[in-house]
Amino acid sequence: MRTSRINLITVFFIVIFCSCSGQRKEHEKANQELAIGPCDSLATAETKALYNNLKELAITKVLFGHQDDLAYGVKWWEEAGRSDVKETSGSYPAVYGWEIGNIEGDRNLDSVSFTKMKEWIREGYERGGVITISWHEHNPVSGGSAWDTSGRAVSHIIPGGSHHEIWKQKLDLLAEFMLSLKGNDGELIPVVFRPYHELTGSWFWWGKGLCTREEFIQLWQFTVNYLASVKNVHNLLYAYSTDFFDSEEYYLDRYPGDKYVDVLGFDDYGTVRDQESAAKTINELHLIAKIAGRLNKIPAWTETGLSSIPIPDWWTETILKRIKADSLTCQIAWVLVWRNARLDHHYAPFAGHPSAADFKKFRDDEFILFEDELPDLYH
Ligand code: BMA
Repeated sequence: MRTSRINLITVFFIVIFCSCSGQRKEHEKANQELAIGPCDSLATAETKALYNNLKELAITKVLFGHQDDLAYGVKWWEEAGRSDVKETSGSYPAVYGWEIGNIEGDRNLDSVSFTKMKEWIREGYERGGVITISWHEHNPVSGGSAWDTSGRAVSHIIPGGSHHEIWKQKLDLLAEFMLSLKGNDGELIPVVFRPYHELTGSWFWWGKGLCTREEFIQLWQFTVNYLASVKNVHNLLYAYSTDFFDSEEYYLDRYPGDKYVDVLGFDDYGTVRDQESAAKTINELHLIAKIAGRLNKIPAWTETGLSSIPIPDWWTETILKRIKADSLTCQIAWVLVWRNARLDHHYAPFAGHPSAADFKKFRDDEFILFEDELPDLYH
C-alpha cells in the first residue's frame, strides 16, 4: 500500500516533469524558428540572408530608399545610369521601391515599362541594393483604379467570393513577375513585397472602411499561402504597412499574424510637414521598434516624403532628427521617400534643388546608408 502510493507520487512527478520539459522544448523550438528567418520556411538562401542581415543592420543603421529611382527623375525619363538621388548625393539609394499596379499590362499605372523595371531591379540588386515592391492594383470587382472604393471588393475576392478566381489570376501574374526576377547567376532576387498597404486608411479598395477585419486578414493569409504553396514563390519577404498610427492596438488591429509577416512598416506623410508634429513621428518610431522587437520582425518606415521639399533643411532637421531622436527611433531598417514624378510631385531632390545641399549632409550622416555603403546583404 505504502509502496504503491510512493510509486504513484513518483509517476505523477515524472509526468509533470516530462510535460513541462516538453513544453519548454516546444517553446525553445518556436523561439529558434522565429530567430532563424522569414515566415516562409522555404525562402531562398538569399531571401533568408536578406531577412537576417536587415534585421541585424537595423539595430545600428538606417537605409535610405527611393521609389522608381532608376526609371525617371523630375527632368528625365528612362535614361540609363541616371538617378536623381545619385546626382545629388553621389550614390544610388540603398533601397529601391517599385510598383506593379496594372500587372496585366505592359506598363504599370505610372507608365513604367515592366520589361525595363525587371532590368532596373536586377541592376540595383547586383549593386547590393534592396528591392521593395508595392501594389496599387485596380479594383478587381469594378475594374476602376486602386482608389475606387466601390463594391466591397475584398469580400468578393476572398475564397468563396464571386471574384475569387479573378483575383487568383492576378496573383498568377504577380507570381510570374516575381519568379522572373533573376540575378546574373540565375538566382531569384529577394523582394520585400508590400501588398494592401495603408490598410488603416479608407482610400484604397482594401482599406479599413471597405472590408471587415476578418476579410482583410483572410485576403492577406490567402495571398501569402497561395504565392508560397501553389505558385512556389519563395523569394518574398512580406511587409505589413499601415498609415499613421498612435497606438499599438490600432497598429495591430488587422495584423495577419506572425506566420504571414516579416516586416512591420508604416507610411506617414502627414507628420513630417512641420516641427509641431515631431512628437507624433517619434511616437510612431518608438512604437514600431517596440512591436517589431516583441514580435521578432523588421521595423521600417515604408513611405514618407514632403511633396517638392520646399523646406531646404528638411532632410537633417526633420527626417534625420526624428530618426536619431533616441535609441529606439533609430531602429528602423529603412526609410523610403516616394517618386520623382514631376515638378509638383517629387520627394527626392534633383540637381539644383534647394534641398540638395542638405540632402548631401543627410547622406553623409553615419547612421544613414546609401547603396555605396552597404555591406553584403545576400550572404
Ligand atoms: C501615389 C501617386 C500617384 C501614383 C501612385 C502609385 O502616391 O504618386 O501618382 O500613381 O502613388 O505609384
